[in-house]
Amino acid sequence: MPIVDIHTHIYPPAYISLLKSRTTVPYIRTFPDAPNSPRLIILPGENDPATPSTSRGRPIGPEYHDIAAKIDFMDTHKINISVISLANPWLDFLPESEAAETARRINDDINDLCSKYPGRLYAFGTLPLSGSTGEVIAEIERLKSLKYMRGIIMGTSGLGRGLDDLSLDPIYAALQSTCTLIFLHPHYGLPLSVYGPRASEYGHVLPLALGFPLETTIAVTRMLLSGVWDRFQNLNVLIAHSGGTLPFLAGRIESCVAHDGFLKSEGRGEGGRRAVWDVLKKNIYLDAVIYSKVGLKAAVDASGPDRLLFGTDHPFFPPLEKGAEEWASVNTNYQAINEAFGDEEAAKGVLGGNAIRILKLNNE
Ligand code: 5CU
Repeated sequence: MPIVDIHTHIYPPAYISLLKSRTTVPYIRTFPDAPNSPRLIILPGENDPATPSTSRGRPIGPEYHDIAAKIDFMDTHKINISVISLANPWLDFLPESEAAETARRINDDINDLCSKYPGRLYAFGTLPLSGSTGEVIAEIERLKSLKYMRGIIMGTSGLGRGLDDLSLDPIYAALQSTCTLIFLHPHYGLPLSVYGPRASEYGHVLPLALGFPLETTIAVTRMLLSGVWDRFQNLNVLIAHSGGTLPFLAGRIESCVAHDGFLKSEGRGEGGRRAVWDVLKKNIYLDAVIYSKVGLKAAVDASGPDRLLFGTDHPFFPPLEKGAEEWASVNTNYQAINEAFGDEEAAKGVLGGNAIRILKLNNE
């Protein structure tokens, strides 16, 4: 059974040029004290002038934009197929007038990259979410004509007001009617104040380990509470990082709904909408990028082994040791799958079979 990586990013050349042309986050730049080491600065707060320039953002090398480097990485880690996606913050920051044209260019670029390695690369496209609704829907429909596209990747901000925004309904309707899978991925984390005044002493740990998964969990819970999955019962979402903390917190979410007098008075309490457990089993897929058997078990218990899909998060989390061939971040996920499933049939599904079936990767 082939191994398929469904969580693997790229910044294609056109996007790299865009980031290099900018002077505010997100951008790529060098600093006077390290003129030969460009840094990728994308996350909120990463641009703090109090942070030394050599620890702002992260160093950026070919692994972020060179498709040959992606294939080398796949070969080193025995990955047969990758479903590549533009990395955060996608096109969220573009002015309305540039969004649609940029989305078309980036999606065409990524589709072309896939065509260079037939059978090895597929992709999730990106949407011009700062453009008009008509432009977003047109791109959803156009993506269906691009041979290697298997869904779209998007963040939790939607049109700027989150994923419970009713203005998203026509877009959810288009995604549902075209059977387009959403790969939902965090970027914004939590308000910087929750990390406390000593946050700069802790590197990227708090925003990445906790901010990312909680951002996703809150976004999906808002979708649930606002009835997105009641209005769009066939909308499919692949949630990054094994669902944030959704599998672990699903019971607590349901209990809080059941005990909420306000929701009850409005007829939106228990029984007034689909339960999170039902959505987890019918509409949600989870990646296996959680780095431990404990997290994987929660994901499988919540959604089932046939809805869990291997990923690496390449090119993020590279080894810190210079010259290391294999990435510990990848091997930790392989090991977690092995510990959770051993040789069971389920392991084959998680490593590749589920992705091939769900994303139809065998009809080249
Ligand atoms: O290390 C990081 O900042 C990231 C990121 O921005 N996006 C991602 O997918 N993984 C890690």
